[in-house]
Amino acid sequence: MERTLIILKPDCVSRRLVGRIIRRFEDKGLTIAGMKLMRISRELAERHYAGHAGKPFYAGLIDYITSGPVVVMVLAGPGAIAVCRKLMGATFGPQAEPGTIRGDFGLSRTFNLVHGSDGPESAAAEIALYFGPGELMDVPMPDAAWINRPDEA
Ligand code: 3AN
Repeated sequence: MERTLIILKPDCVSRRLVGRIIRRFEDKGLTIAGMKLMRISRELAERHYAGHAGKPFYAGLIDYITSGPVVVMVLAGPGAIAVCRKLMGATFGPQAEPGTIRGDFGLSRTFNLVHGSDGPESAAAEIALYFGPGELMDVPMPDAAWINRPDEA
């Protein structure tokens, strides 16, 4: 089953939105394969956002993601990477469609509540940054047969 890394960023935790936002992912049918509350160090943030180094918003992005506790999760499900990106909505609150997480909960271009991996390679790399193999589980869900028919394309 496809896995993706999701981070509920410091604004999400500080605004007490963790439960409501995890609910969006669970309601869709995604399964939590790993989850922890942690404070991201500057070193880890710099590794995570290495692709943005040198951009004008980079320093602010590192300050923001390290500014307080975050909830880091691995979510699993068919097409989990793209499904989570759809649930999250466009990068910036003002542009994000209503019905999406960023569209419903934020107006900021900086504090955008949630991170989700943008492809299979970044998902694998990001999951390895935050979780050891022993920290992830394939959780058998009792409703699995209703969420994803194995013979579906
Ligand atoms: P997304 O999170 O939607 O994949 P990316 O990968 O383009 O967006 O950017 C990663 C993060 O960098 C965004 N979540 C956002 O927090 C921040 N970011 C990107 N572009 C800007 C910008 N122009 N100004 C401020 N922050 C930005």
